[in-house]
Amino acid sequence: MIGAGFGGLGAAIKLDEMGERDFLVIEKDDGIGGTWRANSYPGAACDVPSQLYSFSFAPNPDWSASFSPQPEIEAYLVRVAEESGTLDRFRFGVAVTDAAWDDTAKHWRVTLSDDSTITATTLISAAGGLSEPKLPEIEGITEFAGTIFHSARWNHEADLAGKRIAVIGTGASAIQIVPQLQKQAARLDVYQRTAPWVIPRNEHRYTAVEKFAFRNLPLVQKASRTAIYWGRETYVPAFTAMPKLAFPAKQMALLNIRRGIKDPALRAKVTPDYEIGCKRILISNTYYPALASDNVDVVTDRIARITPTGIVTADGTEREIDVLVVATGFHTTEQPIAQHVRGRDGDTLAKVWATSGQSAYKGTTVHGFPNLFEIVGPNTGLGHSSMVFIIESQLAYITDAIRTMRRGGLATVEPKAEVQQAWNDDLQHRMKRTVWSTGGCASWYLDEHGRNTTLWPRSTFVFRQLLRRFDADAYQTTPVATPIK
Ligand code: N01
Repeated sequence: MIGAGFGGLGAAIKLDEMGERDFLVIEKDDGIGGTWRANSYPGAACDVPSQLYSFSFAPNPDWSASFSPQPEIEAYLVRVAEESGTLDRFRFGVAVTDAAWDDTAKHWRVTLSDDSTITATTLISAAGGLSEPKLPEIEGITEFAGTIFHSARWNHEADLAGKRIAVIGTGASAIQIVPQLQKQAARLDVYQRTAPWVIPRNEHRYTAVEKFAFRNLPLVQKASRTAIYWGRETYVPAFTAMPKLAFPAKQMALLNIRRGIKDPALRAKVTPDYEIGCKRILISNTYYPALASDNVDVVTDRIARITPTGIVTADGTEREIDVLVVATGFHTTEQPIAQHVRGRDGDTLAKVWATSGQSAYKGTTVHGFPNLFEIVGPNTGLGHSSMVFIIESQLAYITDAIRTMRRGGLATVEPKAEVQQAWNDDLQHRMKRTVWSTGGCASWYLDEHGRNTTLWPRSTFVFRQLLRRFDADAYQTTPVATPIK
């Protein structure tokens, strides 16, 4: 397994439960947590409710609030890992540098950053869809002489109090960071290329009574989880295909601007000019008030270049800064792990996907890459619900695949090319009608050809149903070799 976030940890636990104890989880970072370890910026918190953003098999009665802060999610994952008894099969601080399928031996040969090599009949990649920070290609960025770091690589040593700070980006990360920086910066410049839609964060801290109920009456926690799940499923997926249904959300977002910002010019600057939902809908009660503060400027002029001392915009203005926070997102449609995984013909996933765009069967398996399972693979992302639900659906599919291989004496399983093609044709057909395609925005959901290869266009319930059982008929297989007598 590659990665020790929700995906890799979940896979370890599920394999262990079914008696498949001979596995190794390789994690490049120094501990459990994946994205919830890497993203430790001030204000980091989940924008999916805590009850849903946790494993169904490991409920947590101790969440402090309806949306959990990052340190609580990281601590939750560490605790679940410790209690699972699987930690002895995790190796931290080493990265996978190459994983090549050996079609003669019918196994994966995996090379690690410490130059060691291991072999595995099955490779589960849970390297994360949002794990590799994307730096903007802005002239002069490497010349900046002050403190500079990406939101996902927060420099906790940096002294920010009383400093002149700039944040580039106004996505989900930036809108959590900006209110925190505003409190301590002498001046904060927020460089906005495209305004996000931001609705209120309907959050509350759990009371002692609620926590007592979650701890002692498991049904209460289960009911809360189910209610949140269905609340999201019945409304949000529908409006990706029928944007008019988004009218109430749009009104909520506009009201959020009016409540948070009094100045009409600033209101106009931060009001998006594309359909709500086209980019990820963000949630915050503190972002707009922070932008309206005296020490904050929202800069919408295009960035021309970065100098050793500041940022120059297209109109020639230079704003001097001490600290530059780059909140410009991640490599999403060209996942870095794809450069290291080589299939039956020796080509990397990245090369195979370079022409066709990233694609997989059921977001999990790829033709030409036997016994490879990708957790949070192509078209499994969500804008409205919990990725943990998707991950658990994939875990059910993968464990059933391994069970099927054991029972059927199969050495390899690989999705048929035509089955994978049909799956993706259907997905892309559905995509054309969604707000992600028709909403008039550019987003990280789309690849360079404008294809949405990141999101799941239907309800998560449908995804779960489709991955409930491993469908061996969709696969070409080879039997385990038997000795010649
Ligand atoms: O990254 P983003 P993120 N010059 O790609 C701007 C998840 N997440 O880290 O919109 C100037 O969304 C870019 O502008 P534009 C969540 O899935 C979850 O914020 O492309 N600006 C945009 O404003 C989320 O969607 C939580 O015009 C440039 C920003 O940088 C995903 O992570 C919390 C630029 C990038 O926004 C990524 O969010 C945080 C340039 N050259 C994140 N290049 C939860 O709460 C880019 N930008 C669960």
